[in-house]
Amino acid sequence: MTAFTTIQTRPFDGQKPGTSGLRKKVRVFQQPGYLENFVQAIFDSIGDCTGKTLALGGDGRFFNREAIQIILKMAAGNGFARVMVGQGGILSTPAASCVIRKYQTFGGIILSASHNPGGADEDFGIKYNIPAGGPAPEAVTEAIYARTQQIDKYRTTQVGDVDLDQLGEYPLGDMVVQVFDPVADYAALMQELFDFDAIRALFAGGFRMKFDAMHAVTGPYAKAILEGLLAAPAGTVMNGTPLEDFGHGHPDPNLVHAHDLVEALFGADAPDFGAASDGDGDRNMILGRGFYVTPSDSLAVLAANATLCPGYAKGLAGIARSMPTSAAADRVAAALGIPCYETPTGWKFFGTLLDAGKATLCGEESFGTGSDHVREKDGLWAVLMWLNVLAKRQQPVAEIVREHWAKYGRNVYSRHDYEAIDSAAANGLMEHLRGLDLKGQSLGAYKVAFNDDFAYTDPVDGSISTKQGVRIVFDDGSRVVFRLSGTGTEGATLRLYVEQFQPDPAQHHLDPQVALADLIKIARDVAQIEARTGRTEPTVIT
Ligand code: G16
Repeated sequence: MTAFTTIQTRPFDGQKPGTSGLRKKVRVFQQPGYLENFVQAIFDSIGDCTGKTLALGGDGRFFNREAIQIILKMAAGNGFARVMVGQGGILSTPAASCVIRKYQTFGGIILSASHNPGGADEDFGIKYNIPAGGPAPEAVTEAIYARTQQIDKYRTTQVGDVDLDQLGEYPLGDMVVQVFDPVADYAALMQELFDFDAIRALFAGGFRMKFDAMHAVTGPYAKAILEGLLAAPAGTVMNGTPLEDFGHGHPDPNLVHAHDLVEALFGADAPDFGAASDGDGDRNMILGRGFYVTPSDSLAVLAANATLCPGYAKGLAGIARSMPTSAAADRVAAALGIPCYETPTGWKFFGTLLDAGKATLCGEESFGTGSDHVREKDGLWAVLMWLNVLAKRQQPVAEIVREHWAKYGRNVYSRHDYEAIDSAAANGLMEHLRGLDLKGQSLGAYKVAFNDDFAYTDPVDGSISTKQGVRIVFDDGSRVVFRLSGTGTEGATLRLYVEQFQPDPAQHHLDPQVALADLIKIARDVAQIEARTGRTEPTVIT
């Protein structure tokens, strides 16, 4: 029987996991008992932990190491037999999913606030992934939240800290802490999926790439895989050392925050290919020379070219995308004669489809792409899949995407974010939209086919999720979608997604902001964005 100490505690308000775990300011997490309560609520909600193995690690942000020491002692106090922790406390979200599945652990705890900034005054986060390797589904996060509201004690072990930097196995009470190489298992999996010889030959032939790790978790992974196994030139990986504050950056791989990379790819003598990943390594942005690939297009192009990659040579069972993601992938699925599933925002909704073998590739407009190789979206995986496609097709990124549009038509797409707006105003705006009945009405030159608040019934387990985003869909298939972010920590973030199908290749070169201008205006007017939020322009446009 493990020796443990019971500590009395009181519930904290607001420990409700969002789209992906609990995200709060570091100072909130530093309150005595705050992290402990949430961790105990996880352990109390997932069944008997006795004798089990847990995977543990994070994106290296401020408070990562302290949190790991706390969780290790609590795991020992709760009867775990072993915790596998990434060396230095580092473990990317997709690598955690890989390790959970490979070693059949009793799930894992990942410490990350993803793409949110890090530092003493910035964000921290924690999420539990289930034994299948994916984010906890809503039933589990609801149980964890319910437990946080009742909690009156937690269990820990009074022992010293573990050296997280030396590989090996260390006793902690009656438990074993296994400090493991966080890259090795993940790199081995990537070699099973992609043609590393072809990609090596691509680099050997002078192909030039920049990968921006944004001083976040993918640095060690990208260096080992791109510059190591694939022999890309040293310097291919930029900002490759994980830092607690991401070098004062915002580790969000988009056109605004990955500015070093964007400058390189849109500047003189640009490399052939550019990519970036986020804080915890699950997001990706793909760039060609002077060319941005939207995440929705990236999913569609990868799906259309998947059989060029050894791991997907047999073809795809199906594709899944989140509702606000463009329908570009649906067109590929239709051409391939496979189903395309439309889910609510959040990778957790793909889990059942992947487990049931209904979907092979999944993607989201929020810079997330992945497959059934793990149960999380996977930034470097997407980059390697693109490299595999580029190595086989021997064409520039822009040419591949333009040919794709010419064949399938282009789903012109843009997302406008209004960050850190007043929460009451944001909720009021959404309530206003929910109350509208626009069917049959004309808005500008567009006629509304229907408007609704997206609801989803999981085709595998029948679970129902409501209020997943307001859609206004027009007769020609164009649409505007509104939802509030579930990942922010300050006020509310309103996301506006705008999409229009353009079959005419003569129009494909147009800047989406120009092509979508009428729809954007209609969306702003119908939602009364300026009147309700005071914002005349979005904070970020992608
Ligand atoms: C998380 C989820 C994603 C989801 C995204 C949406 O991403 O893992 O599946 O698409 O949030 O964010 P929001 O609710 O802000 O639109 P991440 O990378 O932050 O874990």
